Amino acid sequence: MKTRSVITRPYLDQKPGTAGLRKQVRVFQQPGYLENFLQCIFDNGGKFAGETLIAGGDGRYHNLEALQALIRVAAGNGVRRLVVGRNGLLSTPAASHLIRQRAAAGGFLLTASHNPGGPDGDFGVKFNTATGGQAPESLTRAIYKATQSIDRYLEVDLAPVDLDLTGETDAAGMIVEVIDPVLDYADLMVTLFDFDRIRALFAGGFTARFDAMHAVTGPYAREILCHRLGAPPDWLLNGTPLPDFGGGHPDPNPVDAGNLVALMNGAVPPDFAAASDGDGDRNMILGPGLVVSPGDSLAILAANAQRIRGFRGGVSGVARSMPTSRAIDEVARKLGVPCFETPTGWRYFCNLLDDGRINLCGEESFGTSSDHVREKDGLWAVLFWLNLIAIRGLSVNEIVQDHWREFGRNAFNREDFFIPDAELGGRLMANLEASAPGLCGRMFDGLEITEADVFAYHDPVDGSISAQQGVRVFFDDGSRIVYRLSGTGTSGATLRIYLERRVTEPGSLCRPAVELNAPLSAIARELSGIRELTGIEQPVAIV
Ligand code: G16
Repeated sequence: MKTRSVITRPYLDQKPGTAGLRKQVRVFQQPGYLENFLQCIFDNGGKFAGETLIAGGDGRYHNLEALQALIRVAAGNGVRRLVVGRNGLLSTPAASHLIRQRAAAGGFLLTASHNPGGPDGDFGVKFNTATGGQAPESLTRAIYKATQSIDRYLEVDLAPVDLDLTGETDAAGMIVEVIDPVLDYADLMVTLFDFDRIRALFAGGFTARFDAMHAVTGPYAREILCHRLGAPPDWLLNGTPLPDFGGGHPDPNPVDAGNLVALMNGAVPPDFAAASDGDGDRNMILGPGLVVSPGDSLAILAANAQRIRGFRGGVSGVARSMPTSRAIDEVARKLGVPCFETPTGWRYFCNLLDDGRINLCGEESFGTSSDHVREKDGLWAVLFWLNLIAIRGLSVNEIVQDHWREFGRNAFNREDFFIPDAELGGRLMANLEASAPGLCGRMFDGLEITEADVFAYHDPVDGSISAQQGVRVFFDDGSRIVYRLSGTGTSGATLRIYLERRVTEPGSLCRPAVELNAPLSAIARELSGIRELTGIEQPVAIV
């Protein structure tokens, strides 16, 4: 069948954010909107003609229609083989693994991650390169530039390809290979963790719950936790992916996964609970009465990595995104390995992973992973914790407290302020950037600001520089405030304020982070000028 060139006009708002292009579903439903963006990737992302590509999504509303559009455009651009997860499903870490395993030229991930789904919700497209990692900034810049002047896209006329059954279909000369989305990923997990130990833990009276939040990890958790590790089916909560995620936000944080927090604070909590997000790359870990802060979780994984099969070769180095708590820095010091501080966004870890400088990294936004893929990986983190509990014979709470006793605690929490007017949000951030250098020496109730700057990242592998990645304010007691604007929202602006206080007194170790950080919160709000500029007094979320 012949490729046709469809005349189009640019949509000028296709600027990729922290992780690809995210917009409301109705924006993506405009004629040619998705095809335009895909064509700009095909024109700039490398050589795809004659190659294999991977595609799948988190099962949200519009996923299947978008996949059919991708099939038409991929065939129009001469792709040889498109590997698609059955029913259009592929978790983000599973897609990253498949790209590497199949030596594919890249992958298209149709997801808006933790954002809400449904006809009034959000949709998104992320492109990962042949490394399995997210497109670097240089590529997303080139794609965005192309979207400003695109005048045609290529596609073939094609009836919808059946994605419900595994097998191969000839789609105008391109093979569409529908695969089981779970098996390759599950097989990878078997090589990284001691499944026998976890199976014995499950059989020995341990109790757990995993909340898939009606998103993509349901089938993955069923195969790995239930079928391969023997967990009873009722340990899996909300295990069926739904186009609107059952009406919730598929975001594993204490607010959106409040049901799990309530369960763990209840009269008879299980020993362990965890949740993952829309596309399966985030994780939240809980013990009875305790949510493990992502920065603590990352530090604990680093401190214990050598006990885990996947880290038999040791820890080569670690990295955290800049706003993430510096708990892992303490561990790196003890291990004698480098600790890199990168901007927010998983893509900044990818060069370090590819270059072998690190093999463990994570972020405050509930993301952790290693060099087994080039994405954060929710179920991987859950299995790591389960494996650790099985090996050490300690509870989640005991492991956390043991860690704090040895390394001290970096009490961390985040406040999100939603500013409906995006331009005002930009102005607020610009004011903060301008005032940062002058903050040094200011005193607040005995706390002195020792340093304040606008974070810029110099990538040690390719030499690129990423400027204006947030404002950091440091205090003389080791505390820190960070400000940045979210890069994943689809309307307005969200100011994120990250608060971190170093705690070593034994009597304070277990106090809630929000309580420990209350004085810092007051300082952060005052310095931000948010009330004066926007009239907004209260955050929409404290996590
Ligand atoms: C995405 C990126 C993450 C990043 C997060 C930050 O997460 O993949 O690397 O930490 O955004 O979000 P924000 O810019 O809103 O603070 P995800 O899970 O949405 O893909």
